[in-house]
Amino acid sequence: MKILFIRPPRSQNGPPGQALGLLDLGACLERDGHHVRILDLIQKPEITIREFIRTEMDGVPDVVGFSCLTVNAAESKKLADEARALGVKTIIAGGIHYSVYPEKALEYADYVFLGEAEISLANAMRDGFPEEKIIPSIHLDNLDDIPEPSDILLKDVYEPLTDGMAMVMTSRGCPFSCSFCLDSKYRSRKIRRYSPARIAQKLHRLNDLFHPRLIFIVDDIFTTDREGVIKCCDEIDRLGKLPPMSFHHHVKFGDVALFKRMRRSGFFSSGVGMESGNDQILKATGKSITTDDIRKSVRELKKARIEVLGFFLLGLPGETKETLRETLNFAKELNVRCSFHFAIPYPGSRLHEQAQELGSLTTDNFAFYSIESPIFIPEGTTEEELLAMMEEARKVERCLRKRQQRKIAFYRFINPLVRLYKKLRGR
Ligand code: B12
Ligand code: SF4
Repeated sequence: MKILFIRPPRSQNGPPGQALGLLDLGACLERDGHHVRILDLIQKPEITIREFIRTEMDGVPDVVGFSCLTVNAAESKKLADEARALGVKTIIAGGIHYSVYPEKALEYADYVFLGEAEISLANAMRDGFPEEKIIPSIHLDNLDDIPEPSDILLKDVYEPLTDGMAMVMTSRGCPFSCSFCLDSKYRSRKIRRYSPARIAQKLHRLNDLFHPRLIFIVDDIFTTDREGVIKCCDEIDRLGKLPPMSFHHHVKFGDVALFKRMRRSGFFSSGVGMESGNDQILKATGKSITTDDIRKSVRELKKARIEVLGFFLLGLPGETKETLRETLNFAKELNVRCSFHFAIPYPGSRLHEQAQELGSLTTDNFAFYSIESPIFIPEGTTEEELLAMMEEARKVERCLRKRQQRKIAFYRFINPLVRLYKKLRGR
């Protein structure tokens, strides 16, 4: 069968990233002999479905599938009408937003798939779609069961690379349950990984095909399995040099020795969810970290020369003008690059369930649910206060970024001199 997956566009700007879920689904269907293509309208908003089918597909697809987060769900109904008008018989939908609101998808789709859908979709395509319109998820236990996608599918997703960055996911699942993140009802808490050899092969294949400037490992937390990470570094080294790599880190994991090992294999930067500089607010998120845990982990990452990008959320429940200021001061104290965003009550998160009780909402239009706008206003503060604090936070961001740039420039200048000095002394 011919299947076209579509990632609908979003109305607000922001980094598009790559449609990794669709790539995994597509690879599983290709293995079963289906002809699959992906039209990513976030990356390529100028292309129409008609145009893509005409130029890239051999006839009208039998099935069109929409993949939606909360921010881009609104567009899919119109696109589904367009696909039906072209003669598409079956429309399906999936993705995080529809795992929370499956009935919304059924306003235009014939079937909606909940959660991870590699197995459930492959079953439906092989055995026929079931009577039931809402199709439950079946979790994969072993990610190595996902086959490698064809070059053409990889090109649909990765070409052209925005800012030269290629995203890769090497594991699924997170053991924590932060109030602002997707609830474990909608995603697995059990962590499943690709084998180290497979991860290294995946990274090298991407490097050979697309020559990225940077590879971003987007796992919820890359560092949970110390031994696994070391094996992964060994495999990466065995296959040869890769571009610099960045990863998501949780401050309860890792140590200097591990970070140094990672640094040697090209992991140069880590994104760390720090969220707040106030311990009560941190505790209420359920992230199971304190400001001291953050301080310790940042010290260790710095010792290993891994750059840190701290992510903070402004406007979490319990926030006041004082706690907001504590967060800005904490970021300055850590002296690492930082990025501040508003805490958004995304459907599927505990914060979404509690939002009305713990504060108020500025809009219920999901298209605006972007971390760049204050949507949730906690009881102890106001929208004006949040916006003013964000303006200050942007200044802190800029100042910390400049400091880091100066530091990097200094080391770039000094390191060759130190190496030369050591070499001369050694002689
Ligand atoms: C990497 C990442 C990013 C990257 C890349 C985004 C991307 N790939 O689209 C960047 C940094 C750019 C990013 C940005 C944003 N992100 Co983000 N991101 C993630 C992260 C960590 C991984 C996404 C991923 O690749 N998952 C792996 C794949 C395998 O899973 P999947 O995509 O869900 O696909 C599976 C199923 O959903 C299903 N499926 C998916 N589509 C379809 C379609 C059909 C037809 C079927 C049958 C099944 C199906 O099958 C797939 C395979 O099992 C997730 C958290 C997470 N662990 O998922 C957050 C997450 C998706 N992001 C989130 C958010 C909010 C955003 C932003 C809106 C933030 C902002 N700027 O305001 C933007 C939106 C960007 C956009 N795409 O428009 C939320 C979404 C919540 C929601 N209710 O929508 C998440 C869940 C994090 C959270 N807070 O809980 N993000
Ligand atoms: S924010 Fe990070 S640590 Fe918390 S539940 Fe989400 S992925 Fe896990």
